Amino acid sequence: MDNKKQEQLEQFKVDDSDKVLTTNHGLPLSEDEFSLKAGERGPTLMEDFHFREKITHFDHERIPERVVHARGTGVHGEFTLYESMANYTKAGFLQDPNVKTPVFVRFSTVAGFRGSADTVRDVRGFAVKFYTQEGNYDLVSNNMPVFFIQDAIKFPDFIHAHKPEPDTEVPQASSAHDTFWDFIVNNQESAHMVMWVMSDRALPRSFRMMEGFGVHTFRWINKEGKATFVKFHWKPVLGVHSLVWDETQKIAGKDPDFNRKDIQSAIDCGDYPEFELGVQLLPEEDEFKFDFDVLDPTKIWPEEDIPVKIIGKMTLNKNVDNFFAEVEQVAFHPGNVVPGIDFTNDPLLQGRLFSYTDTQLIRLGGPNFHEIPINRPVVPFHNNQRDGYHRMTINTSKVSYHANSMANNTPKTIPESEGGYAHYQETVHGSKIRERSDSFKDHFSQAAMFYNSMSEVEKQHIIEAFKFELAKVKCMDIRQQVVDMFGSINTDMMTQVAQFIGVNPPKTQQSVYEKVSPALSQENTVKKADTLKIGIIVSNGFDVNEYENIVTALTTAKAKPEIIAQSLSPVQDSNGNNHIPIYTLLSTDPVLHDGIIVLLGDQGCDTFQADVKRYINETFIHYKPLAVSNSASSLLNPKMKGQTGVTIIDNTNVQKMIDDISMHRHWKREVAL
Ligand code: HDE
Repeated sequence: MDNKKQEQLEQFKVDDSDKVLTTNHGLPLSEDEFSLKAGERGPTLMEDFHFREKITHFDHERIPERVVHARGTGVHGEFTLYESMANYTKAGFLQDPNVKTPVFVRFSTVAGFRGSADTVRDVRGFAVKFYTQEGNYDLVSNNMPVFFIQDAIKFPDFIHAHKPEPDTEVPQASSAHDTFWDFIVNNQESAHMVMWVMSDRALPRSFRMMEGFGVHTFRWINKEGKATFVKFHWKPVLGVHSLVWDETQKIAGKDPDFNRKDIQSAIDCGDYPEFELGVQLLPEEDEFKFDFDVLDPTKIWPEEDIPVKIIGKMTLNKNVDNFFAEVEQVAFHPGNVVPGIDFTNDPLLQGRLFSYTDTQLIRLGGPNFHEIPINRPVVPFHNNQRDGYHRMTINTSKVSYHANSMANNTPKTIPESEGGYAHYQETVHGSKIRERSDSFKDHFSQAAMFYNSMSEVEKQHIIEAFKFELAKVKCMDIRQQVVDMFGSINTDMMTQVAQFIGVNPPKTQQSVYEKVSPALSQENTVKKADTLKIGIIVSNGFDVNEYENIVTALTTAKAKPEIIAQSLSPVQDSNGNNHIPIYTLLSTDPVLHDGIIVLLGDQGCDTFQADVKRYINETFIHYKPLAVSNSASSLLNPKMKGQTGVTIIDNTNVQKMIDDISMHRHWKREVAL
């Protein structure tokens, strides 16, 4: 194994199968079904240490969930560099393309509780821990490049407003309620981020198909001490793809673990998710050349102005062995940096540097969480910190202080030139004030740019999202304030929303910011059929030649054909051979597939036909590719024929069907069913 983190984790793994049952103290047990009682029908005895140990451990099994990002899943992988970044940073893991750095990544939603559904409208967390030879480096990112607030002191307020309301504890994992929108209208710096959250970016098809952004401006420092501002991007090799809102709500009921299962099963099948690491680099001397403040976390650096340089690739190739030990106990912290990476004065980043360790002290029960296997660096650590709950290391030296002569003043610091971390010596001066720079006060221009950059369909989705969210807000005054606030970003957008939610059109003037950043639109993303789940509905007697052609074409395009039938009993093809279905029409659902193909032999009973029609209709209304054999074409609604992404299969058009699948969605369907 050439993965240092996996080697380290191996030492902690325990396989309990085929072993004798013991207490936690190693005592073999003869009985685990009955507690020790005084007589067959008598009371349980205090001396039953096994009973007490077992129940006590169970009683203490739960730890607090994360106060935000509680719902998530994690996977292992590795990162390799394409070219040395030595010109910009001395970070060890960014020097040599031959070095593989182990990583652990946790993807999450933000607002929902630990057991909430995966597909809610929300930001997604994308936290990466690099286990480097200089210690752990955490790039704790989101799938959106900006944030709701500009100063960490407002984070508790924002999260209180976003989470379920305190009197009723509803709604779960949703921003469609009064307190969220009340916060937004009273904190207008949130405008840009809200545009992202109302967009399709908040509904990722898969954790494998979303971008990641470090959000803040960080600093890279090279060996000569020269600093460069840097923003981090993760670009998914499969492109950026989303579900549609109606689908996400249905999936939340049909399969609340949808995104979690998606990445776990991709890794199980060897379809390792890949993300390229990109950086936007800005020389410090260019800090003031833009019409926004480069340290403002509610602003992006448009990719067309400051290109994203792709510098390496992360491959996620291993699922966890134990969810609690690895995913629940992993502790990220934006302050885990390595030499060559430093912070800037972004006040949101500065606040985060305090919060993460603090929250882990309560969540993981004390100061020694760095000793939990998933959090340990792959390099040794030595210092004079001692004791505390759950200390595992046995430090053998008499000396636990600095400076000392008894241990030759070790552990010792080393100079920066030899790899010791030294903070970048930025010159700072000013009075102590609680204020915000004027350069942070333009809240609407980039929000408008985001909307300007969307395709017509993406714009429509944003409008629909506002309608949905605000129709759930009970207070009319807040609805009106939202319409007025976002009317300043785009009057037309909010006029449509206002009419729908029964308030007046926006009072305010539309912003005149006309800039467009094409990189923001998902229409311009990579589109391919790789790993898309295509359900093939079959019944007895289906045409085996047609089926084989289609399956070959799908697998060549790296899509995943999955047979669906009325039951799990074998289905006979036209040659009399048996095929074992993976799903029944009941055990899966059209919203759980990226496209549906119907190849019928036997036309089946009325219920079967009604079910197949439901699959066809749902696939159609969600703009997904749909193909039917001639034998099944009578189940197609006549309005669907000739619509984009709909194929009636014959010998000549299997490739067209594959091209349709590669497109993911066919927005140009103009008919409503
Ligand atoms: Fe976090 N955030 N955050 N956050 N955040 C946490 O730390 C916080 C912010 C992000 O999978 C907490 O260990 C403050 C931005 C991710 O374990 C907590 C502020 C970005 C995760 C915390 C922010 C993030 C967290 C809760 C405002 C994108 C999940 C549990 C200044 C760049 C990490 C924990 C995981 C988690 C604080 C804003 C990303 C409370 C105070 C901006 C991906 O410490």
